[in-house]
Amino acid sequence: MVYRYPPVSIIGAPTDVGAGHRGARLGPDALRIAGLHEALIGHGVEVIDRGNLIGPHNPWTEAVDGYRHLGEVAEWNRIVMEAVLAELRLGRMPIMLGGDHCLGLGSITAVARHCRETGKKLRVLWLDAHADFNTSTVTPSGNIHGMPVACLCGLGPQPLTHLGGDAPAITADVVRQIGIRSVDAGEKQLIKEHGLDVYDMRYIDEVGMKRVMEEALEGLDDDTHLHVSFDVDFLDPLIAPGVGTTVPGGPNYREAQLVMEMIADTGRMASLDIVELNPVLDTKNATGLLAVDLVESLFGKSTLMRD
Ligand code: 5AB
Ligand code: MN
Ligand code: MN
Ligand code: MN
Repeated sequence: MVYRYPPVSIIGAPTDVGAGHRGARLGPDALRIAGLHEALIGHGVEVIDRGNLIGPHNPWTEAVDGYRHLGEVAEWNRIVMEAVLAELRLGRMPIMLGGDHCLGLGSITAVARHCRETGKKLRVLWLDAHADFNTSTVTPSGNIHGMPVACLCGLGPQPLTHLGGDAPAITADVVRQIGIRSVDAGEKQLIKEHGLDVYDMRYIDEVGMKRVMEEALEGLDDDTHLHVSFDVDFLDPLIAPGVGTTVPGGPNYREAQLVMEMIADTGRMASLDIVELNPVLDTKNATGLLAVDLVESLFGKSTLMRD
């Protein structure tokens, strides 16, 4: 059998320590039950499911100094970083199943480190309703799933910013955020200061998803490692109710498919996070099934028509 894609390793990270609702810890198994493994195999991908990582329990306590569960979040991210880095060093494509989006910190810290080791350029596509650029002083919730992009860019507490050794793990110029429609006031200010590239829903409405994706993917070449961080709340809640932080007015089914198809066309995706799926809030795993459907498009489901 000739494989068309790099070999994939599925890594489950069953935690919701960074979130404001409990339930994202069940995300990895809901994605498995929705048929993720089989779907990838069906698209000619060699897949190993590494199972679920083990980390601290969710203590479900109040924020301290602007952070909820900082110690647990740091520990989970350390575990995720090691696991993702190990797969990259084996030449495999890690698919990290969250879990809440605080885990993007560990995953992308590993990817950035790997890019430094191999001399690759990094591009991060952050598909989300939220910018996740809060800090302890501006956060309205203390939930660290609202902070990973800021931490990656060096804004945050030492245990999170220095996960990979040096800080910052990345600079804001490697990130393209798509689908954004909920940004907190202080967060907005920080985004401006750091020059984060945000393709918000207003811009998507105005110019259309095709142009947005052309712009977000511009400049990728053979030396680029493309990381996709897919927060399921990116999708419109009418089609994806199974998330803790729904925001109306997100991409519809066709727009979301186009995003994934255009990523697939680049052939550059080398790592992926699927995060924030909360099966407790879902309807018969519909959101899990939709996420798997979209992942199939990331692996070329719809390019058939164009071959
Ligand atoms: B997600 C909010 N900005 O910081 C905050 O789902 C929501 O990973 C964060 O994008 C949502 O609490 C975090 C209000
Ligand atoms: Mn997010
Ligand atoms: Mn979000
Ligand atoms: Mn969320």
